[in-house]
Amino acid sequence: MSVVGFDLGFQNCHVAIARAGGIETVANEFSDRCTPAVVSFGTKSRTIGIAAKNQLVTNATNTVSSFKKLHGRAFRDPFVQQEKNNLAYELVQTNNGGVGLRVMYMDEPHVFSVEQVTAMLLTKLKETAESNLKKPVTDCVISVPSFFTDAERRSLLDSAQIVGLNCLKLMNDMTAVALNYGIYKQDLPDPEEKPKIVVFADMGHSAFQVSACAFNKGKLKVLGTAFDTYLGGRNFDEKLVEHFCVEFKAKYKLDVKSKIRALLRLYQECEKLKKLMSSNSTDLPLNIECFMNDIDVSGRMSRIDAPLRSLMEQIQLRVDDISAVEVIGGATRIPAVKERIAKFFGKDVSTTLNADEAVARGCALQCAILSPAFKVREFSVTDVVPYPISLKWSIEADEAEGFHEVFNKNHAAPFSKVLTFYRKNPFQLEAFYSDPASVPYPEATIGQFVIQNISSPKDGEKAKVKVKVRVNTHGIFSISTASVVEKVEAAEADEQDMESGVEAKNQGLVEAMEEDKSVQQDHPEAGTQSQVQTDEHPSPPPPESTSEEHKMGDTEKVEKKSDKPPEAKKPKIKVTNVEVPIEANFVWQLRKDLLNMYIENEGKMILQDKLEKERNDAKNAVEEYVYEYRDKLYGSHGKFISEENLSRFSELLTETENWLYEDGEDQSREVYIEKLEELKKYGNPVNERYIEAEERPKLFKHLGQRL
Ligand code: ATP
Ligand code: K
Ligand code: MG
Repeated sequence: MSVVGFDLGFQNCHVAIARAGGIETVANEFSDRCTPAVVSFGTKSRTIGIAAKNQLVTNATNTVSSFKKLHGRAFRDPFVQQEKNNLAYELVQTNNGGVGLRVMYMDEPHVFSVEQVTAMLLTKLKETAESNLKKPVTDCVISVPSFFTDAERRSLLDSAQIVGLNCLKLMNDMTAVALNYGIYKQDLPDPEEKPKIVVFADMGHSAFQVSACAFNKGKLKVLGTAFDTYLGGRNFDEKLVEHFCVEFKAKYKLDVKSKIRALLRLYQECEKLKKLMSSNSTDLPLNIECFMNDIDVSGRMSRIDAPLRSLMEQIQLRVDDISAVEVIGGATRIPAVKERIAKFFGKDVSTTLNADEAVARGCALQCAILSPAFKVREFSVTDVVPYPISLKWSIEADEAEGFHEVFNKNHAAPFSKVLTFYRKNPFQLEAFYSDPASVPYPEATIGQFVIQNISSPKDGEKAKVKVKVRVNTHGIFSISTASVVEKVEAAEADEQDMESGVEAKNQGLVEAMEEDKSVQQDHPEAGTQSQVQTDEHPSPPPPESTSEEHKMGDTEKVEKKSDKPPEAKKPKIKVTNVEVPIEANFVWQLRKDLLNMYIENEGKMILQDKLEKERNDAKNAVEEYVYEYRDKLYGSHGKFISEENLSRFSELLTETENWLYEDGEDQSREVYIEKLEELKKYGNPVNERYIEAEERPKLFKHLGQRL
């Protein structure tokens, strides 16, 4: 199995792999470890990454970037509508109401869903990993912003599925960074000691994320997260662009915004300028110096404080309790950003982690931890639920309306809980974000779940139904199982009493699982009560899930618990759990048939890219041969060819060169291969004679030595 971590950035992606020597970030085909999140569509093939970025201006309408935050959203979503105005390519509504990117590809208009486009990017990243590992890649861990909602996460998982990646975990950016920070630290406090608290801050191109983590030997626990989903490097670019648009209009009567190419160029130049400014360069144009003190930019800077304040409120600690503030992400290279964060905490920020690669490395580490093939130092990671999640349920005649917060903000994750209902009929549960104002997504509903096949066990009686709710390893909420508890023999009085007592208090709802030991909840063997059932993952199911749970488990605790003889105290009760089907309906979900079509189409496009590459390679081979032999004929090889052949060969070379720019410009691979063979009919004999002549003296020398 492969051990790979992908940092899927808004602007920049990185790939890290595990090898015997440890974790390393690997380079793409341009020997660059950074792959831009750009896909460009051409008349013959796609280009992805660096080659695509080079097309941003020249092939503007068919080159897509800035699409990460379109995942899991309806086209009508206000955020999508706002983004739409800033993109050079066209966004349209897909048949299922989602976001489509409309481009010309292979000389025809195409609409690709955002899942497909991210899948294309993943194809490139996967290839980068494969060419470095020299083997196929399937298992991986992919980063997501910690503020991504379920819909966005599910949509991203679909992208992974399209390219046949088995994403073992969607890992929150900040948690990946924390793992990459903590696992190498030798001086962490012992488990029973006061933890070391570190704040991580990441300003990328599109967002600002912060988190606070508690570290002890062998483990980290996320305490809280906060973010500004609209504060990143691109906001500074935008401010610069606006500034120059105004200036150009006043000075040269130029309306840059009306010319998309000019505007895109200006964006690129402004980004360069921004980087120049943060390198403390002294030869900045004067108007830029002034600009940095401009009220607009300082307005941006002041927005840094809000997430930091929110974080400190959540974790209820004083800034003095923070041991270190680690910054990563490209935009934290802006000195004013670092200064602002430092000022808030009253201490210098640290940059011990690689600002660009920390996320990918953390993901690869997590993948290595999950992989049975890799031996990694024991390190447990407990993440948090970013938004409170509640359930409400359809009511039966005699009951009050049901509503319950199942996961509060910053609840440990992954985590499972079992809820008990007493019902005569199938019923519906609806999951939703109970503090929608804190969620950067327009829809509070997560999904509806109908618990099916429920009926009265006896006249007038209610069935006891256990429903297992879970925030899984990807940070996605689901109802993983539901089952009817059937007691075959007369139940013992004590158990019945206990349950009915709780039932009265909670209006039909019993929370049967402890809340403070996520690790045990997730472990299939951990429980001793009948309520604890084996764990199941929602789709797509990571095949290694059992070992994942095991790996993440706190073995010591598990063993202790299993010491107790499970059902020994109640020998007369025979309880069986009969699983019942659940019909789930999520706010955002790609239909299976669509997903399958995407898988098939991505396969076709990969093949098309490959064929086009081979065709181009064949063409280049002809061109190179022409140049090589033109040189050789007038140099080293000249004396190994008859005069007659020399003039014929030279003529052929010139003809071929001209042909390459005319009729031969756009031919099939076979034609180029044939052309090359034609040239080789002349070239090969010359070359053979040349090599023979070169080798002869060496051979004599060699023979001479032996004689
Ligand atoms: P996100 O985390 O929002 O998904 P990302 O991971 O792609 O985005 P990064 O690669 O961390 O983002 O950062 C990219 C941003 O950092 C860009 O806005 C880029 O211009 C900016 N940046 C990179 N280097 C510098 C620098 N030296 N000075 C100023 N800004 C920089
Ligand atoms: K990145
Ligand atoms: Mg990032």
